[in-house]
Amino acid sequence: MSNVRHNWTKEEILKIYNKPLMELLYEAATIHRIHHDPNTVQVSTLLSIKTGGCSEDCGYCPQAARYHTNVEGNDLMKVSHIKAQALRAKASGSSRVCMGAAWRNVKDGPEFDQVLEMVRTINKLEMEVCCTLGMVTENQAQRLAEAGLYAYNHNLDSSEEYYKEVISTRGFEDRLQTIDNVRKTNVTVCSGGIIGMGESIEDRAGMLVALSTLNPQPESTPINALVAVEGTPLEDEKPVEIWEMIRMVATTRIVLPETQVRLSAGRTQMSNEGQAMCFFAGANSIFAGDKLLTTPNPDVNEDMKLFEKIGLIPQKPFTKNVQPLTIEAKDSKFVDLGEKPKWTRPQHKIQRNEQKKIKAKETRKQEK
Ligand code: SAM
Ligand code: DTB
Ligand code: SF4
Repeated sequence: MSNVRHNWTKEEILKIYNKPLMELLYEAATIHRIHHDPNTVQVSTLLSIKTGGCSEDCGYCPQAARYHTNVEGNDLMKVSHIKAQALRAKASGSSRVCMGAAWRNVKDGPEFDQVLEMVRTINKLEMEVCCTLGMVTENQAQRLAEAGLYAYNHNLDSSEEYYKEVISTRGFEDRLQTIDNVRKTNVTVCSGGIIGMGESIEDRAGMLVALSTLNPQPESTPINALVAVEGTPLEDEKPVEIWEMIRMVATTRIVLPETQVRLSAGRTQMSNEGQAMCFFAGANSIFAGDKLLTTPNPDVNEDMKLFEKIGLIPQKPFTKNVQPLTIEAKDSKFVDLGEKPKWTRPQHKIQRNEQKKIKAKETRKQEK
């Protein structure tokens, strides 16, 4: 019988998060062993298929057009380029390719068709294909499923309350709606969040309540430590301590026992020993490759050396779910239902961002 619970409360989760570390680790590692092979870690490679110039105001994101970061934007990549990168990722031990686009939401048209072709192409390479393209309608999720998509990543990012302190151009409910749209298809759900954005521990617990009460729970959950990028509103946030990451991973493992918990952004700041503790606490997935989307990530050779040293083995593709079928565009029975998505645009003022705007204006004035 499955012991997955969908009724976790914030108080219960806080109690777990704050346990003496040795007890927390023991409990998380015990649960990890019941549901997963503790020596196997799933390895994903991120590919930024469309970088920068994004319309949104996500306070953590170097790809938002409104923040002055050093990100060089580019148009949607060619399918042949992505295929070459995917083959390289496979050769280096990755079982999954995750393609990210700096979009608010997917729009039907030639660019989406090009992404669908990328999905078909990579699925044929016998690799798990994941996309993170912003908000999607049920129809769009269905088209991705037909192309052979294995997973769709759409993070809750934080608690519903703290989310409002970070993003004003779309709502938490849009996130839940997108996850729901993906859930109606055979595509697995990948959803997690970021710690280190100035949120409280209550917010971290709140995010885990939101993730654990999804039914079914996500098949994978990335836990990102904020990469504080110069020019973004969150540039001054202090780095997440390794102890916080270990506690967050362990708590996630306990409340999402069957989920693959991914040690995501922020690994360049972590020692090998710190990462090993996260694996012991229940992390069983990483992003590999020297770049995440726009920021650095540990070198894949270093990761593989660590795996060897501590006896970890990269997970084979399609270990947890079967490979989806790819239906060619010409054979698709897809019917456009003419969905008109009603995504929100709350547009409330975020104090931190307002202060940053004033500061940036003053700096520009002084520079003139
Ligand atoms: N544009 C799409 C969206 O927002 O859904 C997909 C790409 S977006 C970059 C995917 C996720 O990356 C975000 O939801 C966030 O969790 C994570 N992310 C972005 N910038 C980050 C940063 N500086 N540090 C940690 N995680 C970050
Ligand atoms: C996720 O949770 N983390 C990844 C992936 N999903 C798309 C992205 C991390 C991005 C870190 C900042 C950057 O490199 O731009
Ligand atoms: Fe755009 Fe996604 Fe970055 Fe938000 S997180 S600014 S939607 S690329």
